[in-house]
Amino acid sequence: MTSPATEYAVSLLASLADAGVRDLVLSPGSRSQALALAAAEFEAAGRLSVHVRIDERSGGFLALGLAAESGVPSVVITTSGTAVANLHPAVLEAHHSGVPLIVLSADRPLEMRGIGSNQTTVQPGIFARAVGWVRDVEAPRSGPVDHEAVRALARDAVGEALGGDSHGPLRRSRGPVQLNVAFREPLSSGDQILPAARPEPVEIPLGGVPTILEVDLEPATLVVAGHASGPHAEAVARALGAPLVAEVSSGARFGPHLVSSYRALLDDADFGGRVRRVVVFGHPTLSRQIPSLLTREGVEVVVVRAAGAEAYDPGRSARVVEAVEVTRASTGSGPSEDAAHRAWVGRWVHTSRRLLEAGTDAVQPGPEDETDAGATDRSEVAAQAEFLRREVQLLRRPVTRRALAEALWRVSWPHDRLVLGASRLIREVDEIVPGKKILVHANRGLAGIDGTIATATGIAIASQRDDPAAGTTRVLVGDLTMLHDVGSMLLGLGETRPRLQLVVGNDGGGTIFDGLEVAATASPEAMTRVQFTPHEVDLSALARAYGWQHVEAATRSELDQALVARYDGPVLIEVPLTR
Ligand SMILES: Cc1ncc(C[n+]2csc(CCOP(=O)(O)OP(=O)(O)O)c2C)c(N)n1
Ligand SMILES: [Mg+2]
Repeated sequence: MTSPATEYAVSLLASLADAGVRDLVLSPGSRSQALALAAAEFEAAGRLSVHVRIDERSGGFLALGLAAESGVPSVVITTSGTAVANLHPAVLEAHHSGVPLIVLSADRPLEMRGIGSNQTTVQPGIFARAVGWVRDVEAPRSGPVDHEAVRALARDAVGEALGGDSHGPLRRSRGPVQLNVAFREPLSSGDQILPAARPEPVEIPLGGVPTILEVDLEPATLVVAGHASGPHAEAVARALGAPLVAEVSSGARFGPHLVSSYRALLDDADFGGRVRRVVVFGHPTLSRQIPSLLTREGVEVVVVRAAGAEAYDPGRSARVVEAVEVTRASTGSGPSEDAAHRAWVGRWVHTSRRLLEAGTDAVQPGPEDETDAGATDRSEVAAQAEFLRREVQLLRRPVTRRALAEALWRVSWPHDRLVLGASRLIREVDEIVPGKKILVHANRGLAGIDGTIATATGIAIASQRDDPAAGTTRVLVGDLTMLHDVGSMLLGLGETRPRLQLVVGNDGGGTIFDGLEVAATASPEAMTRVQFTPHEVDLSALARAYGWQHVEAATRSELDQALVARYDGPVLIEVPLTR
């Protein structure tokens, strides 16, 4: 006989799949067994992709990565107790970066709560304000399941995660929701009959009422594209005739108006100093120059609401709008104004390019590689040999952070995915890479160093499943960021092993803290012990333990080779860096 728990679990997963859910991440547990076993059946039937992780923290971030890449809410199933709390970091990140996530937590029924029952705490609302929608579903009883009610519940969960307001006309931010479902014994039964699929995907109208921005020379305008702005920011910059400052994970780092070397220019009175209006997309987090510009006296700020829960408004004075539309001003749109626009943008773009070229760390002759000025009549063969000798010498040089950032950018193409961990390296990439249409992901909602491997695994799995032409996912992290999430290297038997390169810049600790102002005056020993947090972990042994390949890339040529080599499954590419 089928238990009510199993009947309900089957109905709920069928309804979630019908509402558009594709990915389901779960961790083993007793209270959640009906959901987990039903999940296995739906996977066998080809109706859901199921991913199993023993650590819920990994599972949460895996679900985050799957949803960030696919745009579809992913479901993460946990058992009761601390298991649920392990999702908190991923839920917070999803809340702040606007990634749709459905937490499906199994719980004990009401009569077993609040009396010290084993593995029982207060689960509904455990994530406080990070989840906008919580339902505590009473344990199913025997008798027929009300499938229509379950379908409505699933549609609500999906709709709310996608930012729709299932009971009103408002559009809210995307993000995590919690469906807490109680189960009474018997917690499951073996036989399951899956209902036929009745797909009814939830459609959420995107975009709000646009605010009109006029193209005009005054006020002098700059467009800022922070994390996850999307390509629209680039189109708006072009339409406005404004320079575009686009962070590396904005999705808008391309186009003729792009200003890559924006830090130096924003600091300059002749560039940043002239800006009078800023239109902000997404969530800028990577420089101090942007918040400083947005809080400057006399700068008008228009913030286009991004996916995350909070609008970015460091000066607490921005005009926050749902969307923007650009029109030409009725006056001041003649040929001379067009020329003035081109001059305004052109100065930014050209100066940025010059700065970028001057700052490059690409293989260039160093002092020891100077050619002999007298050798003008050298034969062509000798000159070629000399050239090759020099190339080889340069490629044998150790990898710098800059060279690492440049190499990753160089080898990545639109069909690949790039995931950037928090800390120094994402800033390094942001400072130096030119425009290119690459899909770059990063957990910038809260910029944690946690869960990066799991997030990248989700991105790799979703992209490679959904796009037959998808390339490699490369995730660039520091050593502490890798060690923080090392458990996510555990891919159990039967789990998907995507084309994933975990590129670790290993400098033996957190060198980002060497840049803190206090480092100039604090005791170096104390700084090392409590901030840098040194270690000598053997990363190759870890890779071996988890069944990953390991490649050490100490020189630029080794790095170039390692990044384009073909691997069978995931690989850890370790790049030694100096502190
Ligand atoms: C979960 C979490 N804990 C702590 C921090 C603070 N934090 C920011 S960067 C960093 C060190 C990162 O070191 P590593 O990954 O080796 O990068 P590096 O700066 O050395 O390149 C820490 C601990 C954080 N962002 N997130
Ligand atoms: Mg480090």
